[in-house]
Amino acid sequence: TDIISSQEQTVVEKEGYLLKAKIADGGKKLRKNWSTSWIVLTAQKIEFYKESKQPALVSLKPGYKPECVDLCGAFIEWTTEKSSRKNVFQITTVSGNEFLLQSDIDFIILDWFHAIKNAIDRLPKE
Ligand code: I3P
Repeated sequence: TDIISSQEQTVVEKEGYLLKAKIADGGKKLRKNWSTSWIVLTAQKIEFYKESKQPALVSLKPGYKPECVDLCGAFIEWTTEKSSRKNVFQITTVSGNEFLLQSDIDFIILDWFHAIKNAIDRLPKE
């Protein structure tokens, strides 16, 4: 029932740096490797970039694809078991990709959690 306009799909709702670790790909466990990532949230997806300048440059680089997370049917939850770090939440996609996101700064990670949760809740479940 919820139809998201093409304009809405490209509007950046939130962006900024967080620590990111991808821990599963298509259900297959990966070795955890934390790295700083520039995170761009739109209505239906999250994109991970290495640097904040990249979104503007992407159109100039036909070969470059940021890692993209489809939020349709995705699941978000806080976790204290998957990391020794504080302020960690996990996003699990329908395709079985799992990402941990973290910030030491409480309000930053809380803002991100709620922004992503709101996006997921607005989307159809599949
Ligand atoms: C991992 C690395 C991660 C750590 C992880 C280690 O070692 O130290 O930072 O996760 O712990 O296995 P390596 O670099 O040798 O792969 P956290 O920082 O999130 O605790 P884990 O195995 O308990 O996930």
